[in-house]
Amino acid sequence: MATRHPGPLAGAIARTLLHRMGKQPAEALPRDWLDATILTVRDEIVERWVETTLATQRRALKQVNYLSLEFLVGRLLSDALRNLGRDGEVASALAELGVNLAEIEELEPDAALGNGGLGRLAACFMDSLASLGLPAFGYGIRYVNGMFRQRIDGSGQQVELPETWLAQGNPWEFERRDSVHRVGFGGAWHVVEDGRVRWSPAEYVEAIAVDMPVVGWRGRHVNTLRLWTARAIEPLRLDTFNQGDFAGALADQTRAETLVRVLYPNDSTPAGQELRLRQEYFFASASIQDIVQRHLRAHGTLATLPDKAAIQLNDTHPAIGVAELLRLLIDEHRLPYDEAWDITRRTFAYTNHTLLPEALESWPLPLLGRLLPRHLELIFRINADVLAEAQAGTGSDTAAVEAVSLIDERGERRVRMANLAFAGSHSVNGVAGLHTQLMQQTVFADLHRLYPDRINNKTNGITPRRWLLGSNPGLATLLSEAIGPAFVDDLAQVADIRPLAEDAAFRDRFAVVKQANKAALAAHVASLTGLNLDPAAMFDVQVKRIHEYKRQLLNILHTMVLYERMRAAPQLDWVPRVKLFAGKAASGYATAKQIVRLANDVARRVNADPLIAGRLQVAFLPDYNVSLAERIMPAADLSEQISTAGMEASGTGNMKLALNGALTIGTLDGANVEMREHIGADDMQIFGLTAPEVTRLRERGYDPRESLELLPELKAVLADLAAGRWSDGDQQVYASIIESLLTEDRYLLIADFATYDAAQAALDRRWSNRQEWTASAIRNVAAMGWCSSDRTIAQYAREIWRIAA
Ligand code: 26Q
Repeated sequence: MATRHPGPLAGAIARTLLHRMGKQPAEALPRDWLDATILTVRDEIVERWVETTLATQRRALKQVNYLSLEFLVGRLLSDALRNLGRDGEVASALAELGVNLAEIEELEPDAALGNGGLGRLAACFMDSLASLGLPAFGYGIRYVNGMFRQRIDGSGQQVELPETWLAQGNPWEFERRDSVHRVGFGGAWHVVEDGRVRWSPAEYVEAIAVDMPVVGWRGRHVNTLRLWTARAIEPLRLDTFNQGDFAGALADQTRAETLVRVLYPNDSTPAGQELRLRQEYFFASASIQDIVQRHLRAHGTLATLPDKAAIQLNDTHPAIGVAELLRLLIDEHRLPYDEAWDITRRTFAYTNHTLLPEALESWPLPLLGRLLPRHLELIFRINADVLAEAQAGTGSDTAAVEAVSLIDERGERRVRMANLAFAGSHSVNGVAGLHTQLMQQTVFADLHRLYPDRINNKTNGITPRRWLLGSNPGLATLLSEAIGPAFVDDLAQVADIRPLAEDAAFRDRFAVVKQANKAALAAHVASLTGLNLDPAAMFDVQVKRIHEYKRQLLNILHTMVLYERMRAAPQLDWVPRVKLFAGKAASGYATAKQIVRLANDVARRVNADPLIAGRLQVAFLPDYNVSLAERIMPAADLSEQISTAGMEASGTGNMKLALNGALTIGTLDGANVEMREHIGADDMQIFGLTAPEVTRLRERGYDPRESLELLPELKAVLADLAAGRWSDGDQQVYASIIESLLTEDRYLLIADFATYDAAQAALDRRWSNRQEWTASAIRNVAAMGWCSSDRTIAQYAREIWRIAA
């Protein structure tokens, strides 16, 4: 109910509604209240933003530039309010106006400018950079349609729909018409006077900066997320238009808009290839030009660039930026090659996120040469030095020289972006300890021998603001009551709750919080899918992009086996489980889509079977995104982190789930390895082949059919699946999945099935002693201090960027 005398904040929100949106409270829709609230809060943020920017300039501080094709930030209002410490106040002000803050927060669309882990990491890093008070710009693309929205159709299949997050405008953004850069494509380069090179592109587009503020914890520091949008130099050709060729008149603008239309998922079709390269160059060039311009304005000379700017490459997607900076320094700023290369290498650092050969980017040489002829020339120049160094170092080992080359000469010649990023950086980091070791031993072994000091490890982390305070206020309050509020500023201090695992009263309160979170998720799932989950069951979750190496299929097949066991012995006292899956499959990745379909087929059959009612439920939650993750993490009892050892670079969902009090069932892969060191082996359920065992098994030769003979239950389930008994008689749908399991089993599901099954059985036994389970969950939370992205960013700052954190 509106009161007669609204307080100052309520008055400010009502005035914003009137002045900025032209609406009276009586006619305002909930979405109008959301926008009015954001715009009101934004005023305060902008003031701090300006202060931060001025202070950085005044103190001539070194700045971090984080270049990423993905920023999976999610909703921003609740995060901003919490970081500013204004959530309570704004909730009360809105209540005076008859508006419920929590309800309007739900109306904010997710900024889904990312696929998965790499994009969410960029968002967590932005939060930590601002929270640690480090001056930073995040650079990316303002995709109009971002990551697709996932729907599951009547037959259980994924359908991709365009994400229209900007349909109702974005109150967080500021278009900067004064930060505009021209980006060229194609054409040719020529030598002009005194040996200088000039590139004359055949076409140009304009990149326009759109800025969003990133508020750090306690609101002390505000950084910038600068996303590029594209515009044609001449958006409308009036003469063409007047001749009646309307499409022709707008063709340039359409081409420019295509650049920023969608985010390409991994494993996309070849059709998207050229566009993807254009996107990468568009965004890298605009960002590098911007960094150079800002540096020159502040410091006058490019000689000091490496002292005042660090450029971190989030994977190789922006790696063409290495050649772009070199080009600007040489062609535009007339520096000699050696000096330009030295500046470049001291400025860039590269983070690798995958060892999978199919995810390592390389571009056909003809394509790169056609779009970016001058850059290709510079890549050859860089390569000449790298090859000479390699030859000097290794002598006649041609395999080693070929491996470090920026050009892959096997078959169609391609430019290896990882080698370009490696050569052009002073630091190359992995995202977990094991991943870093494997980088040194496998994909980058020869580059590592050549530049032995370059590869280093920075294990990923997650922001506790979003993944504890925001997603799990019940747990945050409980922790605060038990150990005081210091952990909110320094997550390492959650370690103080570890002794309370022994305290029965604390365990009960911890269990009550978990139960409430499960009930809340169950209510959400009911509204989403109509399925009523049993909140007393163990919530067993696997939420992440759908990929064969992540082995959702192992979990699904195990669920099928479990179902058959329950049907065969319904009289037994089974531990009730709710199996939750969520994740998107890349649109061009047929097998991943089959896995989505199978999860839905299994869900349909299991949930409809009265014989196992109350023991097993399966749900595939559509459209996994940051907001859905925020509901799932706090409600999970068990976290499935079951990738084939050696294949998951780090994982960050593993950390989010443990921080929210889930136990992990996992392989010794990615950051699971370090989590075990912090949590202790007794409070995780580790199973399966280790990375060296995987390598040895493959070398020895592995026959999945032979291993399957020892697994009669799995064999029977696969036979049923092949016979169409999980797909309404359709024997074709899963034929290729089964075939590839039986003939190759590249991800070693069958090899790991028995130990996975044993680990699940051990978890059932643990669950039966709920006091001990809860104690273990508490010790998991207590060990997660190290997983804060504040820790990770402090390490980047000290060891890569060389700035004080
Ligand atoms: C490559 C070539 C062409 C087109 C697209 C791509 C492409 C796009 C996205 C390749 C990879 C990605 C995304 C990778 C990713 O999200 N990796 C995850 O990064 C996390 C953060 O470091 C890790 O925790 C995960 O282990 C890793 O899978």
